[in-house]
Amino acid sequence: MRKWEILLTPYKQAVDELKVKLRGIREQYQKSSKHTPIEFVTGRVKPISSIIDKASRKNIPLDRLEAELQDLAGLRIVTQFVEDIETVVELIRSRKDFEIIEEIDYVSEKKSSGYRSYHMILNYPVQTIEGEKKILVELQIRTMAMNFWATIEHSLNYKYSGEIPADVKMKLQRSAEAAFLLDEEMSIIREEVREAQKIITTKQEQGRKL
Ligand code: 0O2
Repeated sequence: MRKWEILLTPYKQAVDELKVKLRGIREQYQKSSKHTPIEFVTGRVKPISSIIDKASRKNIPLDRLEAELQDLAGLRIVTQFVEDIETVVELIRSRKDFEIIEEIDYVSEKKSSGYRSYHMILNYPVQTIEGEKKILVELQIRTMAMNFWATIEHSLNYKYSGEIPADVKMKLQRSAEAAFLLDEEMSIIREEVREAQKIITTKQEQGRKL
């Protein structure tokens, strides 16, 4: 147990630091009264039981874990609109505090399960008592509709231990399509929604000044 804790401590630090940084972007947008492309940010270090499961599923020896499991540290940015994903990706690409080593676009090219999300693998430097350590971090960027679908599908995968029955799979495919259509519809009324959000923000600011 202690060995796991030692191994995962820098990963926890990377997740904590990146949560602060990414939430900082959201805060800056909010203060500037521009539409924020970030609705919320979450992060986690993969639980030990999931690490062991994934390693055995993929035949990864435990001494190759850090090099081969890219999502020991995971961050998720959830957006309102599909267009916000590109804005966030550009923001991430422009940063100097980490290196991007891979990008996988499951938004334009959904997975066979119906999963949609934009993944970026970062090489993030963490300062440890033994010096700098570069940590692989998986950043998932997705809309609220994509997140809703992925969360439900993830629970069902867990329930059926990865063997989702065919009829449930079909329902999931249909709901993935519905989530996609919801994103498309929201894009069409995006300007209307953004106007409404601006009015609400201005009202809240006026309220605070009173
Ligand atoms: P958890 O429990 O979220 O940590 P693969 O070889 O394709 O099976 P790989 O190489 O890890 O998997 O890369 P991939 O496909 O980019 O998946 C990384 C993570 O993306 C997954 O981590 C999930 O979080 C998410 N993801 C990918 N595909 C799906 C999907 O079909 N449904 C859902 N709900 N999430 C998905 P883990 O370790 O699988 O799971």
